[in-house]
Amino acid sequence: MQLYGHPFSSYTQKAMTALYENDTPFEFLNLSPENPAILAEFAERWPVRRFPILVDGGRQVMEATIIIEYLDLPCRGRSRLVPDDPDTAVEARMLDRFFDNYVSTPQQRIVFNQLRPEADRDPYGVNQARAALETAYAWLDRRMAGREWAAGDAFGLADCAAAPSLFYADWTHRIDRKFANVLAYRARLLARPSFARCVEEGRPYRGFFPLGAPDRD
Ligand SMILES: N[C@@H](CCC(=O)N[C@@H](CS)C(=O)NCC(=O)O)C(=O)O
Repeated sequence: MQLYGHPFSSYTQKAMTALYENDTPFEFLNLSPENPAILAEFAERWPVRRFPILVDGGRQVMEATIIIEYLDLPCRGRSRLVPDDPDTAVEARMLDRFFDNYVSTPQQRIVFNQLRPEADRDPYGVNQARAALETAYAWLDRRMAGREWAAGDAFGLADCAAAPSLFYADWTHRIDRKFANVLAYRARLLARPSFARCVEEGRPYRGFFPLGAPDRD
């Protein structure tokens, strides 16, 4: 299998966390400017140009969540990332959507805004995104009370989504200390070996974080 992505990209880290959880062998194709051939191949494969994508022989899988679902098909990987119990699986998919839509999306909005020329920036949109993150943190803090992982008892799909989204959300719009359950969950995610490996692999690129990477994590 081949994964096109970038080590500093949150959605790439989401898929790679799943790959590392199961020690799944794969070739990483780094979408970095010094690899123009890989960039061209990727643009040909997926004109939308959002990454990661997974290629497995003749099969191409887009969207980090669906990559994880694909990796979790029976007979792949030792540990199931989508819970076997159908009810818990619904819970995991719901939380996965929560992290993508209500944490990563406003977080990306703030970062993308920062990349625009000054005259095209959208302070109103940034304020909305910050308010959305506050709402998400508050909801998640209640959700995580007494829980170790986001859905069910084991680390899984929702946690693969949570790890990079909370990692970068805190850099973008600091998680207040009053959200102690969210902060403790973020710390647990950072300590998970699969995600810790992603953080290490992304470390050399921290200088590219448009808001300035904080000196922690
Ligand atoms: N819905 C996609 C989102 C992927 C995404 O936003 N990836 C970012 C990198 S973290 C990207 O492709 N950015 C490039 C761009 O926006 O041009 C998924 O879940 O995989």
